[in-house]
Amino acid sequence: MRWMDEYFERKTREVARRTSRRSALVRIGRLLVGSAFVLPVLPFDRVSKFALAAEAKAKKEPDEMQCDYWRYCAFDGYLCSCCGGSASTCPPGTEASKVAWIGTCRNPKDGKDYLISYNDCCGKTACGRCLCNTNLGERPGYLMGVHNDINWCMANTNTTMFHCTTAVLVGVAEKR
Ligand code: ABN
Repeated sequence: MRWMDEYFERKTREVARRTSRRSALVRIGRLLVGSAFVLPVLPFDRVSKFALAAEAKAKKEPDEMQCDYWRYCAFDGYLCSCCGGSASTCPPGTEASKVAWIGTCRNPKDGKDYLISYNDCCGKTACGRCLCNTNLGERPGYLMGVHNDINWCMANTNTTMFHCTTAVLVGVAEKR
């Protein structure tokens, strides 16, 4: 087997003579850069990933911090859920307005219409987060009874400062 050892030693020395360390690094670098361009365009199966993401989104509970939440269909103000409260409770340090704007919104889950009371929360300056103006069923100011661009805190005795608005579920809207 000595001839074999000598043969491989000779070959290895030849390669080492012809190949500098720098050229070996250049070749490895080229290989890495090439694969960075080629790998992303290879036909990986991404379908299942998108399908899973869509399914998860469909299952997700309605987000009370988003203006498109069904209870906010006739909303005018800042969402209390973005201001330290929730869709139906005032943030600490504020109190619910004594009067409110009433809207009718359809719950997409059961297809029923519900009465929603939009009470302002009073006692702090305007929250300024998550402004939401959906105003379903609202009419301009000259029809006062159906106009909601109003500070409902004006009827409170302690303070008339408007902070944010809640959307309290009152009950199912009855058909006449
Ligand atoms: N109901 C919210 C609001 C408060 C002040 C002014 C306009 C609207």
